[in-house]
Amino acid sequence: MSRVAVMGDVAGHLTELQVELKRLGARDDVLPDDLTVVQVGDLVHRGPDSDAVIALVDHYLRNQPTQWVQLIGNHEAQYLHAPVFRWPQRLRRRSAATLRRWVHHRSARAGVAIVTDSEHLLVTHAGVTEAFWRVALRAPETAEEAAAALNEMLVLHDDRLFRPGVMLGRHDPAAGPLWAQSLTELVPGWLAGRLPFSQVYGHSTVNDWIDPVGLPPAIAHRITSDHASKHEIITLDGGRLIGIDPGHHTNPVIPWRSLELQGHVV
Ligand SMILES: [Mn+2]
Repeated sequence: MSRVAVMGDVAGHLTELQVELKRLGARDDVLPDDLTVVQVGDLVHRGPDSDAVIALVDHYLRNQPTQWVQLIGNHEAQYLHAPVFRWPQRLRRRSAATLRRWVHHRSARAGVAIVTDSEHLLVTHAGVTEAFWRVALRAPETAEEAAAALNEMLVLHDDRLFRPGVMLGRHDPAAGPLWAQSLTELVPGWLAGRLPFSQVYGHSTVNDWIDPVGLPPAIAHRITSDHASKHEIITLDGGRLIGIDPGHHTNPVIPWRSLELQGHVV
């Protein structure tokens, strides 16, 4: 057992990343021995320092490779295949090459499982929808099996992994784990089914932390929201859906924190 910090979307905010790593115990760009960081992807875009964020994460992946797990988000995917959406910011070629090297060397992943005393959790960028789990993954019963299947898809450049959804204009109950929107695609499918394991994801939250909105009753009855951490926990039959995207835009959304668990990554 050790500390696992699951960190939400960084969105190009180098200072926020550095402040959070320091809070978790990092000193002089060295992680403490008892800490593993799992970052859920979307390191880049929106904020001012995307290239520097890539460089800092590359430092950790090179120097403490067993203590940093980097997942791919839809913004990183823009540099892994032909871009699928228009974005005003663009990484330097060197940073884009670094992203491709991470995938090629399998130091970036599509999913990872975390085991704690009380549950097994699957961590992905956007969450695995019930329809994607059932049809594309063939209904694995464990978080470990699901993570292995997703990582196989990343290595094989399987298009299903990158399947878009409502954020690119077309609602899809089987939107992939880089694109599923929590309010409309991820949570509704699991409300109607049974979670085989719990999940942690960034990318979106059902809460709008800046401009709060009313939630559908079925979600409102099951959600616990932590505004100080920008975490939300939706408790369902079979497990929990835990959203941790702080929702940074051009400016960071403060305060926010990583989700800290006692356990280990597998
Ligand atoms: Mn995203």
